Amino acid sequence: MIYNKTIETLPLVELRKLQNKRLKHTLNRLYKQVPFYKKQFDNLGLLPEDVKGVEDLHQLPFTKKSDLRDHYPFGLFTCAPNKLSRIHASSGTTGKPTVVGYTKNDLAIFDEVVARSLACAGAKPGMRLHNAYGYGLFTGGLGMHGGAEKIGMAVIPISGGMTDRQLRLLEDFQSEVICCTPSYAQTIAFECEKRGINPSRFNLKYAVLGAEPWTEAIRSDIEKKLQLKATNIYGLSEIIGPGVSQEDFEEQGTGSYIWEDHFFPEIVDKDSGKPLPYGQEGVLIFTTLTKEAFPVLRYWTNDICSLTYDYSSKRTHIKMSAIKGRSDDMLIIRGVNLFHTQVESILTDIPELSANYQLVVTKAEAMDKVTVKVEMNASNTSDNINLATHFARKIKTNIGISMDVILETPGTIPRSEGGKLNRIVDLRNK
Ligand code: DLL
Repeated sequence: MIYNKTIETLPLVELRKLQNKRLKHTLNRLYKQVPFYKKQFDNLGLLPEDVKGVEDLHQLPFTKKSDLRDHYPFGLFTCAPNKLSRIHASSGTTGKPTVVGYTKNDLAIFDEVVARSLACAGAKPGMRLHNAYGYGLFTGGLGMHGGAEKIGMAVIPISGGMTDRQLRLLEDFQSEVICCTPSYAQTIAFECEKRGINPSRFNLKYAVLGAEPWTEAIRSDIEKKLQLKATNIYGLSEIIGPGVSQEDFEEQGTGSYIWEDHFFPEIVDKDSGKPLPYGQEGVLIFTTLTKEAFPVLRYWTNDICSLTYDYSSKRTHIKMSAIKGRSDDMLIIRGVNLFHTQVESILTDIPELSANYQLVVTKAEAMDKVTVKVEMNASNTSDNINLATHFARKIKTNIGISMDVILETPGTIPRSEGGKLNRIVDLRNK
């Protein structure tokens, strides 16, 4: 189902006109209301009207997470705190939390883009949504909630964790759609297996998974074990939350539509910051076009992907590829760049291995060393020494790095307990 057919299939020429009109409004708002942005324009000797359209955005500087922290908590907001309807914040494990605010109109946009995303993922009015994203300062739970109600679904606001209760309610309430992190969907599938629960006792048809990078290896694991169709939802608090982009359930693997009437994307080189052409991989940048309380200009997401228009697809909006990783999470091992998703992708080809793994990075005699710990599938009966060698060889051929492989028994490598899972254990500076 296409939730907002007029907008989602708007011809590109019209979409550009709409973006340019909205951009003009946003730039004026930022220039007038936020000293940080005014200073940026002044330093360049530019006025908002010098930026004629989205094609001129590259002249402006990026906004980075550090800028948000430097203006903690409300310094980049364009309205007074008494005009806000909601505030979310990141966990702030690496310093001050990043704070984001929403007016009533912003929340209406949030609901709209999540409603579009849910429909794109296969959900329909009248279905139930088992919402296992965390409720609280994290945007996942409340963000999905608003969009689901807007589309006419009943929401089960179960939040993350307490897996026993999740299993019970999945069976009792017969929800057709689940949303959570892909690693938590794996936990649910694993716990079903462990308890001998056949997921056919549930009524799940679709899973809307995101908030962390994941690959086809995890998709096929979840789809097989939970007997449903899984799609990718992407977003970040600084831009709105979940629902910045969404993969269509009938176009799996071809990328996710960015709702570009609200969020204008660019891809730039991670070192030079120079714009890159469609199809090339780089850092994803967003400019919000409609947000009121907290618009952002050229926000540096740190996420690595590429952009393309897919003219054979249902909607006109641009598609982004699955995120390979965050540029600040990229490991450099003996001079070679490494994202954990590259190792994960190889798991697709080895059915004896599960998609639950961990990369442990250590230093041995001044050299970085990566050990891949991976759980075997419960049904595995093969020769494990050969299996480990086979996996290590595939890693070396595909990625160019030698890694040690340790095969573990099922249930021994940490799993998500409800939220995002860190698959990298870096012991180099310990
Ligand atoms: O994770 C919002 C969200 C909630 C998205 C629920 C999807 C579903 P933050 O906590 O601000 O917001 O984290 C944003 O998470 O910059 C990416 O690095 C990562 N991320 C989010 N979705 C995906 C995805 C939410 N589908 C950061 N694939 C982003 C890969 C993702 N990474």
